[in-house]
Amino acid sequence: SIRTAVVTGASSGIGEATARELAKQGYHVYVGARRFDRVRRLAEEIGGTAIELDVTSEDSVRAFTDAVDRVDVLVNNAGGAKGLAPVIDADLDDWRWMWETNVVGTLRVTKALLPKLIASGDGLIVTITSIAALQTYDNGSGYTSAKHAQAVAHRTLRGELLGKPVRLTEIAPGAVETEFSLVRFDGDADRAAKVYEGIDPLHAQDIAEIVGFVATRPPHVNLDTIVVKPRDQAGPG
Ligand code: NJP
Repeated sequence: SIRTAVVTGASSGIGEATARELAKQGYHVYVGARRFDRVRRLAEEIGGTAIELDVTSEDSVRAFTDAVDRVDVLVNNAGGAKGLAPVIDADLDDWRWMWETNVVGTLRVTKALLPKLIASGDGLIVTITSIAALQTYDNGSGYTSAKHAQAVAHRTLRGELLGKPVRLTEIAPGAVETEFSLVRFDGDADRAAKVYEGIDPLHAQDIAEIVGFVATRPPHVNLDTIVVKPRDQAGPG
């Protein structure tokens, strides 16, 4: 039967590009996000299935994961940042948003789909973390802590699933030009544009192609962590 992929946060950026890439490889792709009109249009284009998804809601995640009969590839992509401030000025609502979305949200979806990924006989979980999961930076404690936690949960699962037919890959991108910075700065386009000054950022397609590469490795090959940065961006590694 046809292989099936699930992409969370497929309404823009990396998730949208990844859904297109996996569809090109022949997967039936389930695309989820809160902005349903966007995933509906995408699903029409790629011949997939759109389902409204809010990873911070237990009910929404249950309805989403119940609607998926089979899953061979799960791309945990839904996530993002809010705010950029030193700890002394940190906004606790921003912290809660980042932890609920990146950490608890990823765990909710993963947990619900694990039995189906194991049943696939060759499951793959790709989690989009960040170089913020591998380093700290000033004013970014909320995001770096959430991404570290998301990555640690993913790596822990890698150990727990040894002996089961599921592979796990973490992709840690640097700066990718998407709606990420717009969301971070509450729609302030000038502030968002400054993030990419002085670097030639990655494009969502660059990450999508890496997910595509991971998905085409044979079943005995596990790519653990892939760090991808623009050439001129400093950072770990
Ligand atoms: O950003 P953007 P990216 N429930 O804003 C969805 C990581 N990353 O593609 O719900 C369900 O274009 C949102 O959908 P909607 C980053 O942390 C990025 O860059 O309709 N979905 C949208 O589809 C994230 O994990 C950079 O608003 C939810 C998607 O998430 C991943 O890459 C650097 C949701 C975000 O798309 C994709 O982000 C880095 C919810 N509650 C890591 N909340 C970068 N761009 O520079 C949000 O290191 N979404």
